[in-house]
Amino acid sequence: MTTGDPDYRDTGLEFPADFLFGSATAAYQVEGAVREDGRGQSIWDTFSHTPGRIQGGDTGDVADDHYHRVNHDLDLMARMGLEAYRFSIAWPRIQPTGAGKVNDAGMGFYSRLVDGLLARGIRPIATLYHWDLPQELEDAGGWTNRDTAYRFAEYASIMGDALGDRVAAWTTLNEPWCSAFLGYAAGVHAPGRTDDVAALTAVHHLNLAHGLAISELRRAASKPDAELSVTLNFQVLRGSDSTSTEAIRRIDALANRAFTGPMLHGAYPQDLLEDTAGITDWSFVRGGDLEQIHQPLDFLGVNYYSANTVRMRASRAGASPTDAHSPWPGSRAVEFVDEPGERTSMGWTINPDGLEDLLVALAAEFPTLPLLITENGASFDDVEIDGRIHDSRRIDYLQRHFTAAHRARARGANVRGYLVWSFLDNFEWSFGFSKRFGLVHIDFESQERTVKDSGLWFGELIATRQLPRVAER
Ligand code: IFM
Repeated sequence: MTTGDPDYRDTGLEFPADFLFGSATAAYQVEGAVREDGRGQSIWDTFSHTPGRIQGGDTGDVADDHYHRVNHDLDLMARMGLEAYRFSIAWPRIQPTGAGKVNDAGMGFYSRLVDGLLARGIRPIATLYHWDLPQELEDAGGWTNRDTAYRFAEYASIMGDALGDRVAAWTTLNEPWCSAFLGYAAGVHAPGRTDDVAALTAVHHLNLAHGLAISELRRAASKPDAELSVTLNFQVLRGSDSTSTEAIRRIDALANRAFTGPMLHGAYPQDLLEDTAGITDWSFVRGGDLEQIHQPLDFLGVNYYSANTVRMRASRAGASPTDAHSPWPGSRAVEFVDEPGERTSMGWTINPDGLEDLLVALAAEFPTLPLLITENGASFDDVEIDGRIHDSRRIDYLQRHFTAAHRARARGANVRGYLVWSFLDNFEWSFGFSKRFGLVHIDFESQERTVKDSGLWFGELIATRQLPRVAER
């Protein structure tokens, strides 16, 4: 018997034996060791060392020191009962300049990581690109340069050849929206550029890189049941007035359909091309590109944290000056409305209904494509008492989002698993270490690891396959 709480705190929910429970991190956010074993420089090294870019002047130089503590971290994963671990590979550890010869020491690290996971019965899920582009490639134009897509294909082929016999699942890109629009339009992520043409060009080259990489991985990955995918961070959009339909359409085009269009339908949405016609004619899309991008996938990686309410500004011409470098080229007349209600420490509202709606909508649009939640989680200021990390708000957030996933499954969405972001507290990009998403607390001075109450809660969920209890509010 289950109860259906309007606030998504259902009790008694069970997950089937084949539902995959895991957690995720990304290379630059946890590894540290940025100058070791031949690793080249990435755009995030450059960006984080540029004064004023990162809160508190933090960098990923040391981060969680995971590079050196990997065995300890693997043991922790096993103790928590994780069934899958999604990590990303730092491209500059493999090809320090983004092209040519493989750096064996860097490859060795990921090979040992994969072996360590397999030895503990944990499925390795590898992301090829979680934003750490080799700096040399950025110096040659980064994602605005078509050649970067071909360099990425070469790197994908190298990784497929090296780890394809052991990696269970691959995702090509993590959140290409962030790479293109936060990196090249808003300038708040590396490489910190504010150029709308560059951002839209980057969208296409990231899409092309994805398609080329899928072809390479299909050829190289020798594990017969290895699954290939991409991870997208979908915007779930709500309306507030009569202008919202237009606002939702515009943001949906830039955030979601700019990627699902070419990757999963084989075409850019016409309205996206029209909304951005004042910026570019999209002539960087060449004959044959869309066929190359439109590759069959084995599942779709879904990242979800929050929903947003949008409407058109009263004066369409008048995007405020602070929005001049927003990540929405061509659609800056859309306003994101501040909704009242509970928020995480990122300032993001808590909307488990958005996850249910998203999963059901994706299942309707792509009925044959399984879904994997590749990231969901929350940043809160943890409370430490007597050495225990009491993070009841994170447990509550997760309880409600697992409920949402369960409800989506009950409505027919083929949601195959759920990876909590993040396994460890880590370097949260422009927020540095000020935001904590981990199931495991990191003392950034001593590097001591402490499993939080949420980590214990998650372990119980995995062991029993049943949502443990409604968290205390
Ligand atoms: O930390 C990030 C991650 O790198 C990408 N997805 C969102 C997370 C939280 O902001």
